[in-house]
Amino acid sequence: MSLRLRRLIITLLSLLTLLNVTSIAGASIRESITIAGAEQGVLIWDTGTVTVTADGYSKTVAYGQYSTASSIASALAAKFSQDCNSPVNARGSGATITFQLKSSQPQTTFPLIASITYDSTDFLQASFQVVGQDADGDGLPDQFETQVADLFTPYYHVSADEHTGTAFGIMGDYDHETPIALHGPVPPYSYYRVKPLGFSTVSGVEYGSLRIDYLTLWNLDDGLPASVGCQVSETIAMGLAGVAGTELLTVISAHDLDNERSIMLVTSPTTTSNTYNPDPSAYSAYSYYTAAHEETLWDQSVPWQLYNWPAGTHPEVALATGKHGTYFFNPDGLVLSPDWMIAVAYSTLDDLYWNGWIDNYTYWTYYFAASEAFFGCLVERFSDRGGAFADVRTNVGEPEHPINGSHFILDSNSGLLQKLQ
Ligand SMILES: [Ca+2]
Ligand SMILES: [Ca+2]
Repeated sequence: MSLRLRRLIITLLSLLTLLNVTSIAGASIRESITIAGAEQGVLIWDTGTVTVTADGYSKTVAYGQYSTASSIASALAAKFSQDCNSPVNARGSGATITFQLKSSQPQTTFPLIASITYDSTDFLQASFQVVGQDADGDGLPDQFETQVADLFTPYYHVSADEHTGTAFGIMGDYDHETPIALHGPVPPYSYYRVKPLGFSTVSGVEYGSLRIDYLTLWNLDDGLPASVGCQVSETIAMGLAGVAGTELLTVISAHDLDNERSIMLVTSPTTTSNTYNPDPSAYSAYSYYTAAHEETLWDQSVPWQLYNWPAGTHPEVALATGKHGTYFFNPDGLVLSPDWMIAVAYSTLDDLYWNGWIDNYTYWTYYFAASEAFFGCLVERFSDRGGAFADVRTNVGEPEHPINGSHFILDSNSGLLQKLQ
């Protein structure tokens, strides 16, 4: 977690404290799924199986002519409960099965996954469906995560100046980040993660909060334009500012992969104590974090206070040319060097001159070189071609349980894993 993001979360928790937060609790400890649908058929009846895997432990029930959603649910619940090796207890109530871990970790959630087979020769679809599965084991149903992420998903403006061959990467299901295909750069392509943050009580009302990470993963970072003139100017400017060449390389160099992101924090009053409101449209956003040049001297990441954006409000963001940092405004021409660096460079130059170590000609040569570096070379570029939503948005799950072919989020070498922790 970057320093700025950590500060953002600390600030938000401080705000909640000012608003009379009285408790912050952990995640819900029970997870449930519901069997939906009804047996199909007249002369031929659909037959198949429903398999539920809770915390990695599976049970299967067959269904046929006389099955109902409730009979399948109660049969599955019984199979789990009667198995002393099962890691979970299960209880059927109508068509719903509620699971709870047997272990002595009561605050731990677990993956809950279902699969169904059916008579695909005689029927177009299975008679039964399973609602509420939680494949990434964070306590939030998959469908809910998709809906709440869609309601706040960014409206991306990708710069028109992208290099040919630079595009969003479609990552392979490996534990290292490898693009197996390219997409774009337009329309944008996005991965996301919805993570439960916990509960807090403000003025007697309990709220459940979520963190939504929106990832834009590129195959390349093209660095900043590197004309010979800029290289000379930047070397002089960094020398005056006392900044090491290795630091300069973190902003100007091109490299494979480029993990960019923004983060939305959303909250909703709960309807049941210690349980996240299941209605995605009940959430409103109260903070947004845009990241650019993270973990470098040129960090332009910003936490934004949003003042209760209702569900369905989308941040409009720009992705800068080449380096793809995310901005909540048009970043074209944005000076990337921090104020202290610029001040030190000009101050050093003045010292050199007034101490008689450089002559007037050298002073002005260095002055123009530093100015070109700071205000002409080390600046963000962006050319608007209009905005769009990402046409593909994939839930990557959690680092503990990646889903949808997203084991690439475990890559710590590329820094992606750290960005999700
Ligand atoms: Ca989940
Ligand atoms: Ca999740």
